[in-house]
Amino acid sequence: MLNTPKSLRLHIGVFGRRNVGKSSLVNALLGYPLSIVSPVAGTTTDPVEKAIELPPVGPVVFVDTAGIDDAGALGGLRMARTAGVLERVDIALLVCDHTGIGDDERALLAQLAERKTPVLCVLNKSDLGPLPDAALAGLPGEETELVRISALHGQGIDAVKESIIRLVPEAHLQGPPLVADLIQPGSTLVLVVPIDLGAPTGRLIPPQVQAIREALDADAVCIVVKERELAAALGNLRTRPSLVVCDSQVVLKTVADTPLDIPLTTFSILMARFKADLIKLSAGAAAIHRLKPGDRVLIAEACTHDLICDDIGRVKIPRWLRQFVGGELQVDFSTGKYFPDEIAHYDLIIQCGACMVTRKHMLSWLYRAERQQVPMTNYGVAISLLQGVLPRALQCFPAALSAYEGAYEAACCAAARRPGVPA
Ligand SMILES: Nc1nc2c(ncn2[C@@H]2O[C@H](COP(=O)(O)OP(=O)(O)OP(=O)(O)O)[C@@H](O)[C@H]2O)c(=O)[nH]1
Ligand SMILES: [Mg+2]
Repeated sequence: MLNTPKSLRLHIGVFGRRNVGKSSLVNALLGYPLSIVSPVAGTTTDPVEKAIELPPVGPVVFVDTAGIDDAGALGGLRMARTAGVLERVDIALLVCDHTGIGDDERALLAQLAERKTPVLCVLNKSDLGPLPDAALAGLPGEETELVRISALHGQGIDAVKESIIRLVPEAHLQGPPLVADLIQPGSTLVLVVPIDLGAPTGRLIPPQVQAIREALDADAVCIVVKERELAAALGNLRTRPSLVVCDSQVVLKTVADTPLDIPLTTFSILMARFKADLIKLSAGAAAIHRLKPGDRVLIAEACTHDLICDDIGRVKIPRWLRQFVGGELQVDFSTGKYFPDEIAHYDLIIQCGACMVTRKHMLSWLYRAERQQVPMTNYGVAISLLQGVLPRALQCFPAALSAYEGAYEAACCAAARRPGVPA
């Protein structure tokens, strides 16, 4: 982190009128008092910069600035400096307080819109009472993210971090490819795609199409078969394929038909890596070993229309979980891009493959789960675990495998300490 040149770091500017709590917010985000905070308007004069690591975004620089409403001759010079910061930041946090949005904020929002700089509106001092809707008039569109916080009491700071993740330009959160780095030019990639009632008519689903495209781009050979034809297809190959990727639903049969020396994984595990963080989602899956009857599980589906996800998430995973646990579980569902704010009461969250949401969304949800200390995994990782083949399906991802194994040992120790379970 320390080696990342400042120019390559994501710059996040904190703007607003004097005294609204810009420096208080920066200090709360950093976790220590970098900037001077005082009730005297105009405390921050020159921009104050601090480089930190902001997981999962990575290295960022926060820039605290002088108030945009600074008056007098010196104030003009300060505002010129703030305007300079405005030109070079990748993301802007516009802080306002209980007095709401005024001309100063509207002028700043217009400048940011002109530069196409993503903005997060932070309504500070929420401890002083709710802000009337009229005080927010002038906020551009429904798309503008808005977070209510109290920097003084440290409330809402995690929500600010989470929103920052969603505002980060996509290029900054680029993850690994779906499969391209696991295959070599000239090698063979075998995809196992079941065509059952749940499969959409006449087409393949996005991860399957993407895998084929990546194989072609990598100058590899791609063979697509249904699970029934896999053994014959492997038998016909003269050279060992680089990788077999199957739909999670046929992982048991695919494992049975694939010789151990051929790496194997599932589309959904590839999606966990591509769209979020396979290491964290693998560690999160270990919480399944700790589940007991009566525990609460949230199944989060990112889209509302995919029949396959529906069947897996609504029916199969809850059934397999209950069988695994040996009793009833309280299973809740969330659908669409809505992911509940309050999740601390869940013992586990299982997210769908997330074909339809961005990596930013997934990372922000994962971050929310982490902050509320709820283990989170995804459909594919959970299914492979419930079918007893997760270590095989993670074989080509050693870091994820050891994260799972470490968390599994911890989960088993915790389960052994449960009342009624002999040590
Ligand atoms: N009640 C309340 N007071 C706050 C909150 N955040 C900051 N303050 C107070 O507001 C005053 C101004 O805070 P600063 O963080 O210095 O504000 P600033 O926007 O950096 O101000 P300038 O640097 O002068 O532009 C201080 O007295 C803070 O203690 C909050 O959430 N609630
Ligand atoms: Mg300040």
